[in-house]
Order: sequence, then C-alpha cells, then structure tokens
Amino acid sequence: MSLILHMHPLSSYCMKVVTPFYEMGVAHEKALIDFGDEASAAAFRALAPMSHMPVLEDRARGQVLPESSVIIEYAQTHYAKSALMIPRDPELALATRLWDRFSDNFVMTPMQKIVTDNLRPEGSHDPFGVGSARTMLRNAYVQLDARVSDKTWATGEAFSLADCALAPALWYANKVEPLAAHKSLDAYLKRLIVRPSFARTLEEAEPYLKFFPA
Ligand SMILES: N[C@@H](CCC(=O)N[C@@H](CS)C(=O)NCC(=O)O)C(=O)O
Repeated sequence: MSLILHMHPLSSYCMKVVTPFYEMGVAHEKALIDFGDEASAAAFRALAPMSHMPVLEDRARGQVLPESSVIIEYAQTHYAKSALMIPRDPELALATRLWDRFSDNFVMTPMQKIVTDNLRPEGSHDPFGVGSARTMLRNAYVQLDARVSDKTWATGEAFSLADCALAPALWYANKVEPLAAHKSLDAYLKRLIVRPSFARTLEEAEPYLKFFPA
C-alpha cells in the first residue's frame, strides 16, 4: 500500500482526513499512533517532529506530509478517484478554503481547548481560557447557523473540504457546548452524521469513545 495514514480514530483532525479519503476513494492503510506506548510515540516523533496527527506517508512518491488540509489537497491531486473536495472553480475553491479555515480556527481550536482542559490535573485548569473558548464557539455557531440556513453543505450543494472539517469539529463541539438551539446548524450536523463517509469515520471511532474526556 502506497499511502499510510498515521492517525488515531478518536482524533478530530484525523477524522477530518479519513472522511474525504472515503469520499474520494483514496486507498490507504491506517497506522494507529499510541501516545501511551513509548515505542509507538517515538516512531511517530521520528516521522513528524511536531508530533501532531494526522501525518500522511506516501511511500510511492517519497513524501511525508503533516496538516490535515494539506493532506486532503495532496490526496486529491494525486489519488482521488471521484468527488473532488476542493472544487476546480476558483471562487468555489476560495469559499471552500475559507470555511475550512473557519472550522479549524473558530470551532476546532476552542473545542479542543475545552476538551483538553478536562484532561488537566486538578489545580491546573484554565477557567478563563475555557470561558473565552465557549464565547468563541457560541459566536461561530451563530455565523455557521446563518451560513447553512439556505444550503445543504457549507459552500452550497456540493460536499467539500469545508464539510470534512466541520463534521468532526461540530460533532465534538456539540458534546461540550450544545448547539441544538441553532436550528439550521443542528439540521446541518444531523446531515453530516448520516453522510456515509462521516458515518463510517464515526463508526471506526466508536470503540475508542469511552476515552473521550467529557
Ligand atoms: N493543524 C493540524 C492540527 C493537528 C492536531 O491538532 N492534532 C492533534 C490531534 S486532533 C494532535 O496531534 N495533538 C497532539 C498534541 O497536542 O500533542 C492539522 O490540521 O492537522
């Protein structure tokens, strides 16, 4: 197998990459990273000095790539069999990248802040930072609710990179800062959850969800 995705099924940024791989029919093997196992963690650090997952290793083309959005674009360029995640139309591609950035910066980041605070030892919590993260998430929900009020997906009728980013981000965010009061956004999340590519990604995470700290 040429493509090895170094990942963990519970990681939101890994889910963001696995979903479009299924959408685009990108054949890959998953190599599970276990930060609790020193050998697995050391092997991953050797490949990815910043130690952030996912990382894509392409043995056929001799490439090792971090960064979820970059990995998705690379896979589309070299391996997509169907359904492009970044459209060819430049205006649509720009909107796709914009909402992908929005998701990472204003949904993933505050969601991770809230989740990881639950992992901190007693006495090391950051209530001020968590409060700011909640404010940011609530603001993002308002923007996203308006965004999806008149469209099926984040940029229109085609499922894209932006939806791949928003799916795990909102799925986890909803657990720590419920979004049901935002009716259009709630309906959008429900559409994401039954999208076959994301449903499969969630199914693969299921055995690990007991480790989710919230
Ligand atoms: N900008 C990166 C973010 C990746 C990221 O934050 N990954 C998390 C897992 S969801 C991670 O590896 N965290 C390990 C750590 O913080 O040490 C991307 O888009 O891939």
